[in-house]
Amino acid sequence: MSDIFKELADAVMTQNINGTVEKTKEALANGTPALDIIQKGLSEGMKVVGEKFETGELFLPQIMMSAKAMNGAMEILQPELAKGDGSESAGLCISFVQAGDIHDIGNRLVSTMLGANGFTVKVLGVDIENEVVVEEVKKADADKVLLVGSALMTTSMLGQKDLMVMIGEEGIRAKVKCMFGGAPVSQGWIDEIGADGTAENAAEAVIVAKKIM
Ligand code: HCB
Repeated sequence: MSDIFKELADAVMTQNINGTVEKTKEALANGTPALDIIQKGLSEGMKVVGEKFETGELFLPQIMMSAKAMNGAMEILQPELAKGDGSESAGLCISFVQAGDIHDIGNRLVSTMLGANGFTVKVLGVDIENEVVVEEVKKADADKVLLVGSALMTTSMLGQKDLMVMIGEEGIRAKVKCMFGGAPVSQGWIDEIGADGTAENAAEAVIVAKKIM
């Protein structure tokens, strides 16, 4: 890992809120692409935070501080990421985090990247019930809609399976493409529930979205 990416990761890992923002500004000023700052720096730090939380080396207040640090950096990076190429709309996305789940850092990042790459993105937010998603699909003024659902917990991920069932029962499967992601989501899970795709990160999400739409 290059020095600046290591420093960004360390700043998130050590819950250094001001330091994360400063390092992010420094990296941008040096011409580091915003997406690299996130994927090679900040997200790597967040991965370690998650591992340390699992092993009991870090506790919830510390994760909250790391998330605050990451969000501070994202405030600066979002406008950079959102700079699109002005091309024609690639389609409508409805983006949301599954019910019971408030982890929104990754979902916001994916939504921003899709917006920057020509998609029209309606962001529903966190803790969204499947009924709300289905209503939004029905209301949407589009022949086809891409659902961009995130779940960061094994519990909330189960809601994705219920959503696929509900979409079938409501007779709207032909209108929607379903791309789900988040740490516990695997291709095996996507195949099992009959969704259309997943992605490891925001850059891959754009590629997958364009492929399946
Ligand atoms: Co949270 N948490 N957390 N957490 N948290 C996780 C998710 C655990 C895995 C940590 C662990 O145990 N190792 C764990 C879940 C375990 C499980 O179910 N397997 C966990 C837990 C247990 C909890 C609480 C229950 C803790 C508690 O209260 N005891 C609680 C749950 C609250 C709730 O949701 N009801 C909780 C709370 C928190 C916060 C509030 C402190 C904070 C969230 C702040 C926020 O989001 N506003 C938090 C955080 C930050 C994490 C970790 C450390 C990082 C998540 C993150 O932001 N990653 C996480 C550990 C981990 O994920 N390994 C931990 C960085 C982003 C950029 O990555 O994976 O979200 P991402 O998104 C990627 C990728 O997945 C993909 O692209 C994104 C961008 O590159 N992607 C998609 C995402 N969505 C996509 C959709 C698509 O269609 C396509 C691609």
